Amino acid sequence: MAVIEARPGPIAIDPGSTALLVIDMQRDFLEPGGFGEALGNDVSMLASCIVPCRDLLAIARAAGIAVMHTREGHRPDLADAPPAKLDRSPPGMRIGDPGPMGRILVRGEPGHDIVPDCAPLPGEPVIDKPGKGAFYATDLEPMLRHRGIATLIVAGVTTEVCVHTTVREANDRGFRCIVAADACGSYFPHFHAAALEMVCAQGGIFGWVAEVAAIGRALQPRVTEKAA
Ligand code: TIU
Repeated sequence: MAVIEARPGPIAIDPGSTALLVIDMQRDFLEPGGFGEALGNDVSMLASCIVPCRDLLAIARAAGIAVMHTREGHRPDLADAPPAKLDRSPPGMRIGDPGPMGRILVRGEPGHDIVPDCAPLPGEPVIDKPGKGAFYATDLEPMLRHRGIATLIVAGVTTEVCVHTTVREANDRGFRCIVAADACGSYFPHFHAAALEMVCAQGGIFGWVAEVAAIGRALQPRVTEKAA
């Protein structure tokens, strides 16, 4: 077991039944010309979470923790995109419209790719999701159950949208969730802070919140043990 210093209190995890779930670290959200910018956001606000997310991936991989990634996006024919979602950005900048990184938020386009610093390694599952939550209309839950996963460390973007929705979905399904605070990012710093508070308020109503450094400190001894 490894004990992570977290809010609202320390949490003991078994790395063998823990997965790191990295949410939507895609060019469409993090780089100019994609879906995030089409919604009117300053995408530079997400840049600060890339290195912590990269570091968290390295920590999890070194500790032998299962790593999974998600991507938000739609079929090229947009048949899986609700009209209510399509209508929400201005004409010409909607899901499926052409942009500098290809068709916005469409699977297979350059903008749909995960940024190089957080790229999946061979063997790490990538879950393509049409919604904000990673459990909605995906095969994530059976993949976690088949591996005996009980605890999720969750990182990625954006804190209050896809990370939060996923944590809420996971919590209701009985998974313990640890949100890696600095490996998450939002276009709105006050939403980021409030979203993290919401997770760990009320004695940890949806889960725990920990810094990447704290997760590293908890898992590092295992890496040393393994190497010895
Ligand atoms: N707009 C926004 O903050 N987020 C999303 O649309 N998707 C994710 O959070 N991935």
